[in-house]
Amino acid sequence: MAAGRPTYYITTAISYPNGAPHIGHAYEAIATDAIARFKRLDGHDVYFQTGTDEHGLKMVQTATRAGVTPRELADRNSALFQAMCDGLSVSYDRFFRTTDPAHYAACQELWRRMRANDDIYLGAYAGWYSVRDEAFYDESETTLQGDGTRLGPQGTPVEWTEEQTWFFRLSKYQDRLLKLYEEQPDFVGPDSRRNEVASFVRGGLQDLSISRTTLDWGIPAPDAPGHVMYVWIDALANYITGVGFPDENNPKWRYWPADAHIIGKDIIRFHAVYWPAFLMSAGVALPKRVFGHGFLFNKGEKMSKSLGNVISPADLAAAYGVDQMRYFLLREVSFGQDGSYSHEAIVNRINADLANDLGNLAQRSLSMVAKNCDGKIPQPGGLTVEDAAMLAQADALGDKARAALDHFALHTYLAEVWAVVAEANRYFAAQEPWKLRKTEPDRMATVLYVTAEVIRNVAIMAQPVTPAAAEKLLDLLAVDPDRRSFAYLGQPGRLIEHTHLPAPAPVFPRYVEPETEAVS
Ligand code: ME8
Repeated sequence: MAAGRPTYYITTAISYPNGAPHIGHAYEAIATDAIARFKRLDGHDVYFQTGTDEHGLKMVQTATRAGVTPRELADRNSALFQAMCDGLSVSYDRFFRTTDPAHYAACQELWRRMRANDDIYLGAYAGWYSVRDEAFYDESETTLQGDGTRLGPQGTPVEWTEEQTWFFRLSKYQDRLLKLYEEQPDFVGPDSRRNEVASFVRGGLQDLSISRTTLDWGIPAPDAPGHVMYVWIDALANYITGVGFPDENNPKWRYWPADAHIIGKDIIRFHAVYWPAFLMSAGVALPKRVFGHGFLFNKGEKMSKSLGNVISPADLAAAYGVDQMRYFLLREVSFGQDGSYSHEAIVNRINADLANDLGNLAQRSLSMVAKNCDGKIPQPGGLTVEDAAMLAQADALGDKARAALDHFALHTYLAEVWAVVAEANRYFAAQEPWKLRKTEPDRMATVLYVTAEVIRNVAIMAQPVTPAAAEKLLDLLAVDPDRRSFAYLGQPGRLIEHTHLPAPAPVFPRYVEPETEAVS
């Protein structure tokens, strides 16, 4: 707790900087950012960490092919990931790089603690390894192809590896892990992922090879000359190093245990099986939740360089706008499921939900205020049943959105907000304030007040997803920057009549096809 506020520590996975970031990376960063912003606005002391995972064989192989050192490759691409976050309004508190020297010491301490607990021993590894996944697989998880090659469960090639390596006694943790999933059913989400993880663990756990001697691009294992740590030990440990591990007096240590690790479905096993086992072994508290989101596809196809459909997040943002792209991804895809994007779908969301439903309503109602109410927040009179019902719906948004966010249903939270926008449009159309100007000016003032008040609530709730546009909307309503958190939803933050408003300006422009071919 800081100043009485509950802490909330949230992380993305840390990406391999073996190439430039793609839209899947952007999706994870945006979704996690929306949750972080939501929690900040909801009164939490939030710490949000993202970053890059820079060691391992995959980095070495890519660097060799590119004729650079792994460090050069990491430096070059890590900067692109950070720039992607900055360009997409991702409000991280720390951008973590696993090549940070402090991380070496922290990982070595984690290793020592696991070894002190008798969980690390020297042995010989012989088995299948996927460099692309940086993962060891049991032969039963691999499939032999017609051409004699073998693929792992994620469809990536595996190769036979034999080495003397250090092992972690993962098998020892089978029962404790199963107990964890049972006692804390929301430790792994969504439910389908929990079932998948639990059945994997129930099937029996093999001890895990956790060092390599065939590469030196990694963190040296303590008291084990010639061995560097398996990249996943070092990668997962970023979550604790980032908040000060092993220094429990570090002021940031108050954020541990993490409230949520947001990751993709392909790396659930590492986060929901290996990571809690390492922490149990080292005597460190476990994160509260691991949530595996789905994969994003371009028109339903997997993105790949050979298909030529890899679109950079920067291109997408440049074509449609940052807030628009954020809204689209979080509204269109059920968080936890796979999703698809296409030019048509993005344009449809931008023009229907943003430009038409919210943008037009704000523009029309605020223009009427500017013209007919002297550019000031109008004074409402007595409320009709319709007015009260409209306000009640807007006032209920906070609780509905919180309920959705509790299980990371970002799409449901947005659907709730936009249901109120739709209702506000119906209300505005039914009340016909433009007809009341001459006949019943007081009634017009009330309708415009109610509409403006609904827009204020909607704009507050939209801040996590469309931060720049929501800020503009709140500026247009002259809402004090200190009164934009969820504490001011509903009654506590009601617009104050006679407040002078700036001249109305459009917030969400319509998407118009450019002359040249659009990104699709
Ligand atoms: O897995 N759609 O890094 P990474 C949605 N370094 N999400 C996607 C995606 C797609 N098409 N492709 C990838 C790693 N992701 C490790 C993580 S964490 C301690 C170490 C997600 O660069 C993926 O699921 O391959 C993961 O959560 C993140 O992007 C980084 O993937």
